[in-house]
Amino acid sequence: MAPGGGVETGSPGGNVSDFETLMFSPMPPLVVEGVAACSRLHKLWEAADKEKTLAEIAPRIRGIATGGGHAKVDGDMLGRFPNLEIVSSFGVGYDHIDAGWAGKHGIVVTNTPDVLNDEVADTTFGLMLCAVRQLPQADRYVRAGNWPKAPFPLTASLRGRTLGILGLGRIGRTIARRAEAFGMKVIYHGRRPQDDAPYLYFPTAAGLARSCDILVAITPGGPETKHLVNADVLEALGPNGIFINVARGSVCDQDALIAALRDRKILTAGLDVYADEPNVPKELIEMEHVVLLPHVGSGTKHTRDAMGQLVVDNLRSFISGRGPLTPVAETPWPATRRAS
Ligand code: NAP
Ligand code: 8YV
Repeated sequence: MAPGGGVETGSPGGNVSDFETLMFSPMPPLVVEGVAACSRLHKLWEAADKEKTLAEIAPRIRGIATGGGHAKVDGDMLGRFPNLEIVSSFGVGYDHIDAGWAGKHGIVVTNTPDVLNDEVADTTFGLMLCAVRQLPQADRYVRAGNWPKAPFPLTASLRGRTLGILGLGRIGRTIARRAEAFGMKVIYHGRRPQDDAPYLYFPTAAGLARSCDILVAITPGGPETKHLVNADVLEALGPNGIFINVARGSVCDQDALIAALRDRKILTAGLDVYADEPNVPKELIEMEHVVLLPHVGSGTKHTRDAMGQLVVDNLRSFISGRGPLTPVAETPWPATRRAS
């Protein structure tokens, strides 16, 4: 136990400094060990009385390592740590953290960009192929012993299809390159056209949906992109259209999506993310023609290790005075120090 009853750890043989870091819930072992090796780590989940422990250690906490469960890290939470300097988050998306609040209070937030681009793009293509070619359904068909009775019905195809990418960022561009290799035409929407992108730009999500066959959402989550894919966009995608969501559940109006699938306003969907994870609505589960994944876009050992290492490296670099490696846009480095 740490002085005052908190749960204290620290790598026995490591360089445990006087920089104190908090972890709310268990993170991958590589992260726990790495953070404990470069700082004095408090594992909140091991505390008998979490509130009491938090109150005791809060003034000493200078770093937070978080992510994995998307528990909200809002201004109220961050405000409990008067000497907080850095939040190192696991995952490229950080919509669960109020980075704007952090920036205004001189706290740097880091995420794990780029190391997962290929993995998420691979998953997107797997999901897209599954949804278009109905591969999980075909697998179920064989297992149910239906093949000897009749051939599996013909499906839609990727041939001659246009891929609409909603969010042509690091992952969006990686998806686009794979689509080119598949012989697909690529078009995109974002808040602005990108001069160096060799794809046609559409100024609205509905315009993009109207001009593509398969719409892939891969924007950040959060209030700015909330329900970017709504009933109008799904209507524009049309009855042969396929929607793939690998962004965040909040990017799509889930009720509108369920209605569009039910009423066959679109052909099908492949989803990796949902409005209230890990809860998936019964309506979606009961729909035979949709493909549902449990948020596994980056879910391989290789890529999760790379993400975890970046969480540790950001903290280690910051603690040693070299600054964060991958600060998010809202908390550029060097940060504006605390005004109050
Ligand atoms: P990124 O490089 O920042 O790209 C995000 C793209 O979204 C940018 O091209 C941006 O273009 C566009 N965008 C941002 N706000 C927008 C808005 N309001 N309307 C339309 N477009 C908007 O991020 P990334 O590294 O590619 O990651 C993207 C997201 O993927 C993450 O934030 C996360 O939510 C999700 N993700 C999911 C998984 C998974 O497991 N399913 C894994 C990794 C990431 P403009 O700036 O031009 O608008
Ligand atoms: C992670 C993700 O699985 O990076 C992201 O934004 O959605 C996934 O790669 C998730 O963040 C970890 O909880």
